[in-house]
Amino acid sequence: MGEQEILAAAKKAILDYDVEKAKQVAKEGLDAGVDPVAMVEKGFVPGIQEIGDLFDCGDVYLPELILAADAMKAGTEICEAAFPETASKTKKKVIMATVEGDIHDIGKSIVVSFLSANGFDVYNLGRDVTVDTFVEKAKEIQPDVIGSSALLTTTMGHQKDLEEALKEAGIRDKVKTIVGGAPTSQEWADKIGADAYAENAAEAVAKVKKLCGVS
Ligand code: B1M
Repeated sequence: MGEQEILAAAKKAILDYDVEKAKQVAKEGLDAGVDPVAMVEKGFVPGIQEIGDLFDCGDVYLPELILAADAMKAGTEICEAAFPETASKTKKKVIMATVEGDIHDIGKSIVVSFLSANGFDVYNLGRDVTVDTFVEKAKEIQPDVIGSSALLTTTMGHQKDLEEALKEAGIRDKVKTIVGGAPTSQEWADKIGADAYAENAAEAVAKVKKLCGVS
């Protein structure tokens, strides 16, 4: 299969809710020399986005959404493991997690992989992470940047709570913050006082580099 066929097959594996196919396409793509980043961004992501749209319209239901997410995770994890690494470490520490009440972690995991591949020491706290845990870990790890991901309009408010909690803990001026996730925006970041917003993983790397003064 050529690159375009691999990308189309990756998208189709998500639309077919096919975990095994997603793994197979990812492996075949890597063997054929297809860029793993392109496979995620131009193959798997358009697939899950289409499923999201179908879910929004009521054309697919939660069980299908879960199956599609499983296929997405299976395919992207294989690609993420093959993301090209930068030669040098930045020595900068980043805490990253999805906020409380939110179990969406596919996009956050891609951001984590991009940051790791670009030399950042990433502490991935996982998903459904409380503001208290963010603060506790920040005190322990003393990161340069704290990133929070929110995919639901009902959970993005925790990004604002985090800003307040960091202030209350007396550490807000010692760390930079970045927010991301589909319902968030630069306007939202400005409103809650976050230092940055990123629309996607590549932009997250650029913004975190800027926050850390790394070129
Ligand atoms: Co959910 N879900 N979901 N879901 N789900 C959405 C978000 C939704 C938009 C679908 C829809 O209706 N069209 C909708 C939210 C509506 C809203 O809030 N307005 C929704 C809903 C309603 C729900 C449930 C409530 C459904 C229900 O139970 N009735 C439920 C909530 C569960 C919970 O969290 N408490 C739910 C559950 C699920 C699954 C578990 C089935 C699954 C998640 C599995 C998982 O993540 N492990 C799922 C999925 C897969 C989706 C969609 C279809 C896809 C999300 C995704 O993975 N996108 C999503 C629809 C959509 O987004 N179009 C949807 C691909 C990923 C690469 O993109 O996550 O945006 P994304 O990440 C990007 C950028 O946003 C950015 O970079 C990433 C890479 O480019 N980014 C950052 C993300 N975090 C960042 C952090 C940064 C910087 C950049 O710095 C810190």
